[in-house]
Amino acid sequence: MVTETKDKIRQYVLGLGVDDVGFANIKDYSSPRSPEIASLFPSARSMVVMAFKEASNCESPSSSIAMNGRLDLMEFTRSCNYKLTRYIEREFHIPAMSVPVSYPLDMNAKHMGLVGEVSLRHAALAAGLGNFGRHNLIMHPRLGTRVIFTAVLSELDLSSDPPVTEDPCIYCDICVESCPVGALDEEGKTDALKCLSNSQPHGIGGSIRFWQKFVKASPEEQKKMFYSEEYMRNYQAQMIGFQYTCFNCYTSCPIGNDL
Ligand code: B12
Ligand code: SF4
Ligand code: SF4
Repeated sequence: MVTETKDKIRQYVLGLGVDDVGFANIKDYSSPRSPEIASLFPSARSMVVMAFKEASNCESPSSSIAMNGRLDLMEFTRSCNYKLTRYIEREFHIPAMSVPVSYPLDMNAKHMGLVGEVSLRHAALAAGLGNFGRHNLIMHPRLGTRVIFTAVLSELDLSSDPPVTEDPCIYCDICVESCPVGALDEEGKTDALKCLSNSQPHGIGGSIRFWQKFVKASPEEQKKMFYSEEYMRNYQAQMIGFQYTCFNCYTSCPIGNDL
């Protein structure tokens, strides 16, 4: 019965064009900082985790081409999340809830948007979709690092897929050396603030810096500031949502980059 249910879901998900799919029982999901799944969905028993290979856009020297590739992917993942959630509800007559790629995030004062409601790396780990590498990202055995995850929680009582036991990382440190701000220097920890300052320069930090300068500027300088590249980039980021200008640790890893 469990195998039949998993096969049905797997077939449905792969038919949507998703690269891989895994299953995790909630009991096997453990993330040091994210909330308990029961606080999000009290009766959830398992999660279906989907793995999406990122297109080669992320290698482009143009940050807008790179980020647009991510936005294409995020739009696709939203559609797959909704379709799978409704498929489970319709097919098995039980409630299901989707977990998106990242935003919106809980911006509570404790975590300031740095902790997801569900840690999708730990979800992928529990669903047998890969293992942590030196860059603190999950490496999928076939697809490598350039993989984005989403999940659908439900009341289906499914067992977890077997974990990936081999360590795909060869500890070459290419990812560590490719980080322009040393955010990966300490093993097992990403310095989130260093990463953010480099990978999202037009996010909340950029916006705060802009307005701090603006309130101290003369009316003439303020006029110039509105026509500056800095203002326009911040404005664009705020219209579209978080935007990454760095994919280095993600693209530099030489393992498993089959297309
Ligand atoms: C907030 C966030 C960020 C923040 C904070 C990162 C952080 N410290 O967790 C910032 C802005 C810095 C960030 C950066 C990036 N992110 Co981000 N991010 C998220 C988000 C939304 C939440 C992460 C979270 O909950 N963290 C809190 C917990 C999990 O962190 P933690 O307990 O402190 O665990 C850390 C360490 O302890 C260590 N760790 C934990 N357990 C273990 C076990 C072992 C064995 C090892 C070695 C390490 C290790 O890894 C964590 C890294 O700091 C997730 C989406 C999601 N909902 O999960 C995406 C997510 C993690 N990001 C992702 C990506 C791709 C990126 C970037 C490459 C940016 C980009 N261009 O896309 C960089 C990579 C930075 C890096 N090398 O770590 C992907 C990762 C995919 C993958 N293949 O693993 C995710 C899963 C999005 C997705 N849906 O796929 N991100
Ligand atoms: S995304 Fe860029 S800044 Fe952030 S850890 Fe990776 S290489 Fe460093
Ligand atoms: S670049 Fe090298 S050290 Fe970094 S995750 Fe990939 S294999 Fe591991």
